[in-house]
Amino acid sequence: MTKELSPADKAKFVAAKRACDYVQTGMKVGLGTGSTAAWMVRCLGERVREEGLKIVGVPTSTRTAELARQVGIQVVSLDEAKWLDLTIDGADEFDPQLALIKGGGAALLQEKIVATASDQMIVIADAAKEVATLGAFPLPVEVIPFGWQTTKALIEETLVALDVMNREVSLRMNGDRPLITDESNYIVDLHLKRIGNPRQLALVLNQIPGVVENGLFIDICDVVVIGHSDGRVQVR
Ligand code: ABF
Repeated sequence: MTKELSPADKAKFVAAKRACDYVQTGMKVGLGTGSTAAWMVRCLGERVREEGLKIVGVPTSTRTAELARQVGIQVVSLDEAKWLDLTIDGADEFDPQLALIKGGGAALLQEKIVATASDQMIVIADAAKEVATLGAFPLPVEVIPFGWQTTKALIEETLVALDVMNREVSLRMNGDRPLITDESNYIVDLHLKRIGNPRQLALVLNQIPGVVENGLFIDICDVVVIGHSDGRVQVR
């Protein structure tokens, strides 16, 4: 599974593989989205096939659900699972307080719901995702399509009110059309460069009519497993 991995993929793979050590038979596991999480799903699938690991997986996107089924993981809905022992997912950025930016893969809504419905959330990330302050990665915000331009304008007004310096907000496109999430919503990306108060911004954004959820994960991540391209793994 891992022959000839690029350095970037090696970092993601070693983090994903180490995080799978937290998974035990009988667990209900939230399965994240993105390329790092995909390595985790493949590693768990190998354990299911080769060790007889008995778990159920709750995916955070249709693409993760497809991959999980392909590798032999029993997939159930969050409503069937009700509560999870553990969620393992990627991130776009993490800071020293384990606050995250997620949603580069446009799956933030299901990811946040699943992670919140878990006893523990483990983030798997290559070392490049570590930042001193969140914000270099554009912050994804999921909005309903109805009146999305008004919602975008309200977000921009909110950023002015919060004295945020950089206030560019863009609609995420898929080719020449807006990207549509699994929940049939849009994503707008906030190009803030630096987020001084993630907790405050996360709370304020979700008060705006039309905003469904934002990609700031505050007090949700319990552990970060950091992979390096030389194969080293750190656990924070
Ligand atoms: C997903 O993992 C997204 O929330 C996040 O954007 C993405 C990171 O992707 P990758 O692992 O491919 O860098 O959870």
